Amino acid sequence: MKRIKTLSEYFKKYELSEKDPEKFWSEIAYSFIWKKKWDNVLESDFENADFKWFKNAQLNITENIFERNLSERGDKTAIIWEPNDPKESPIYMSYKELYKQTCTFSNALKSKGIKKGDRVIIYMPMVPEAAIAMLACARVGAVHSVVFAGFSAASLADRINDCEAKMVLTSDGNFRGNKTIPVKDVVDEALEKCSSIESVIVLERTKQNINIKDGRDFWWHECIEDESNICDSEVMDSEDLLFILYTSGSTGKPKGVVHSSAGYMVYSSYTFLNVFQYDEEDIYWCTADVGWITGHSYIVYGPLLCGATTVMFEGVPTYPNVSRFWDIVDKYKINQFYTAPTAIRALQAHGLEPLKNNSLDSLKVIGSVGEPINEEAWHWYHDNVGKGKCPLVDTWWQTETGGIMISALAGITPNKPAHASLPLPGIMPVIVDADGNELNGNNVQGNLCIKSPWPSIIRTTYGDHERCINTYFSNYKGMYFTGDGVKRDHDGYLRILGRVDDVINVSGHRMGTAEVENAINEHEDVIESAVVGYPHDIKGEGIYAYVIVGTKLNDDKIKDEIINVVRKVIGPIAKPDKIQIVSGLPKTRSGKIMRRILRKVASNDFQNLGDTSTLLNPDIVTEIIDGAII
Ligand code: 7RM
Repeated sequence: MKRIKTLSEYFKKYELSEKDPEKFWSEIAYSFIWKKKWDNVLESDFENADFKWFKNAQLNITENIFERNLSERGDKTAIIWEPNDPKESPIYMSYKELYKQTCTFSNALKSKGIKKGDRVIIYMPMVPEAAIAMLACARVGAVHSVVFAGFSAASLADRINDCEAKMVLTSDGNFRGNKTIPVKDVVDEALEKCSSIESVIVLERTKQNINIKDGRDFWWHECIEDESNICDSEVMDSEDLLFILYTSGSTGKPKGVVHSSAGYMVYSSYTFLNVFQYDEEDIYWCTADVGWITGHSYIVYGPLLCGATTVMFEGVPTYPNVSRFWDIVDKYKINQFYTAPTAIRALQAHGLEPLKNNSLDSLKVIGSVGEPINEEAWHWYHDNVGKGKCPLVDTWWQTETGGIMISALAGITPNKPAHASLPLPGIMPVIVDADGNELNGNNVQGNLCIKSPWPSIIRTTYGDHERCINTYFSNYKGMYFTGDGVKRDHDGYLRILGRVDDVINVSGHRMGTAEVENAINEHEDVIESAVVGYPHDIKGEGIYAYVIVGTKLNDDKIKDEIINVVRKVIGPIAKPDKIQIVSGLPKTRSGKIMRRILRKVASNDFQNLGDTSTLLNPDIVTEIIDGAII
């Protein structure tokens, strides 16, 4: 695959992708190994959310990571693993070694009865085995669903049940900073509510005490003991499922976003190479967790498909101290560094002291993902981490898009603070108003839609295709609706403004307000609740909950209990930052909560509450303002 090297080349490719997308994408696809070539590059039907890329071709994505790279890069380091504790030894794993371990574990999966199409849950720490687990699933044609290991037993059980998974891959425990998390205990608790799981494979990591259920639970190291390190890859159709990844939306439980084999392979690798401008000898580090889409596309698949060296970090930015990220950058001479605004803002709060013993000279490109990056954080990152000399790529994309959609190409597209900037070749963003009219030209603002399909567009929401159509393809006819607001400035550069629906983004993690409300409502004393986001200096958005309770408990006690319920139902990442106990919620005559008012109050914006005359209970507004938590 050739990468774009100049701005004029970018514009040329963009034009080609607009005029003749099939030619554009097939030229890229030719650089992969196909067991059988496609009949058709694209068949697309927006109305039914039916997209077929590289129709009837056959492939295996792991063949394109291994067999395709091994002759040239067999001894090249594929993964550098940096443990939570900097005193523990890192691991440098070559492509050859990763290949052998993947094949060995693929055989272990098969021995436990895993076949093409079976769903396998991965609930693991950030260790090389997590990547091996994903790749082994892909090698044997099983569909992986990685669940972030910070989710609660109840959330894990929901995901297992939704996709009727047959197996869980996990560890005894996780090291995170100075904490040890009892992951296997969480799995045990989840499995009390799941009937589809036949076996659990447990990686030994922390060596803490765990229960092993005979006949169900097996140790990873024992499973691979007698397996061969040769395993032919399963033949996959282009549209066969590669993975399911659950993500939150504005209604109901998280949806299982489905990505398929060929399109995802082409798009994740193409965008990796072009956005980060990866060079053969570079060391690349993305700080995400493999439990999120960023970890899938830009720690594992994108980089490994391109034969890159990708760093995997087990720990947290603040352990053993707040210089950890910068120590790692210097230790491995990282060339491309990709992280989230929330991490930047958290580190920014510690000032420049933690950076003073680090040179950061190796950095060529710095990147941002997950939420809008405010100008202050942008400049801090650009000036103090990038030393003013590294292009900063602000990459906008979603779980549903599979790969980066709007971003500068590092060193090619001129940088503009807080602007994701321009769409990648093949991506046709449009700005629409509430009525679905396209807003053309510059200096316009509205909802962000994409009007033609790209190879890694969401294929379905697992088990419920109607939900996929309704969520993404029915608001605006013939387009994919992103849920984000966007502005095209006077230069034609795009600035993402954040969600326009009831999704909040807390530290780069997507959360449905309804999902948090449902969790709060599980407390037996809670009568009703309403959750909104509010601006938070570090997290981007914080969670503000208004709760009506029928209890004799004092406020502090009930608030603690509510927080604990949310921890149990979703996980610590969904804990409300502020809880206000109220006697009622502002409702319209039709019974709808007027969230606009709640959002304003949560943001300390008590003026301009707008028209409250249609409220059933206008007096409640005064009570809510008086009790607001500032
Ligand atoms: C990759 C990822 C998706 C939502 C998306 C946006 C927000 C992500 C940016 C951004 C502004 C960015 N997937 N978002 N990247 N907003 N600028 N560069 O985060 O599915 O977890 O979240 O995140 O609101 O819709 S995600």
